Amino acid sequence: MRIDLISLFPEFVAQCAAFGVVGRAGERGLLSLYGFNPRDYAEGNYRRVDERPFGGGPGMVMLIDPLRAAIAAARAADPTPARVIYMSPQGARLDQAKVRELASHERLILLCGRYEGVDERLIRAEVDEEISIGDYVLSGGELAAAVIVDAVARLQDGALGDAESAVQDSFEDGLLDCPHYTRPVEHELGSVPAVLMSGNHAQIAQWRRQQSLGRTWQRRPDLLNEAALSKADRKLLAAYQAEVAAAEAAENGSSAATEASAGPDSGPAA
Ligand code: 9WO
Repeated sequence: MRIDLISLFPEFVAQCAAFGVVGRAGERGLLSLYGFNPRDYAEGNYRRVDERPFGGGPGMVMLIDPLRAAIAAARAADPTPARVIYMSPQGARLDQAKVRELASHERLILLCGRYEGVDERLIRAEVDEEISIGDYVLSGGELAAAVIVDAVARLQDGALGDAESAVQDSFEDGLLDCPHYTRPVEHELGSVPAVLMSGNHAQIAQWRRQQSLGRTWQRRPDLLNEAALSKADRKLLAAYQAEVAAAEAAENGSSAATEASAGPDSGPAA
């Protein structure tokens, strides 16, 4: 996959992609990043890329022509057709389903704005899609572009080792991840749930599924409405919910918190 960055600070995104799984994807040739700086395509001694907004108001707007020339240069650098994406808070919210869709493209051009934004005519003429990574304003689109580069890079075939398989990821089935533990078994901060030490792989898988369901129910009930739950899932979740309700009742009834808690250390049995 090829990703072109249209940015006044293209090295910024490249640096974000230099490490770990994403860096390795680059080394393995699974992902190539190229930067095109609109300043290099700006005219005049000052190489202006921004101007004051018509209609007044604070801040500056990015000029059409340097951006258009940078996008044209990116397109011309490779015959592969590219989807042009503008990183903006006005875009559709990024989620893992969208990441999977983007990762399936052979080529993306990510347009990163600065200042108060980009002339609307450039967006209308050149941009296929606007994407937001969340409801907050950054100082530019670069961090959002880095998020997309990271999320799609790790989905490229061969980017993850077997141990990191994306199939097991949080969100790949629309649920939050289960809790994780490593050594030591006994620690000042608590012990590892016994089921994980049992060697019973079916039971471990069931416990993890139940934790995923329970945590999604507690933290992100909006996701639970979208997830396709099997009959077995519903039973696991009902048991988790019953355990939470019992723990709450015990807490309300007696001041001593001796009853089982719903925390990850003593999660409900199946
Ligand atoms: C700046 C600003 C200043 C005063 C009032 C309103 C304002 N809006 C903005 C603004 O949106 N600036 C953007 C900065 C212009 C486009 C690039 N910038 C950006 C992209 N900030 N945040 C993003 C972004 C992109 C994707 N997902 C979340 C945020």
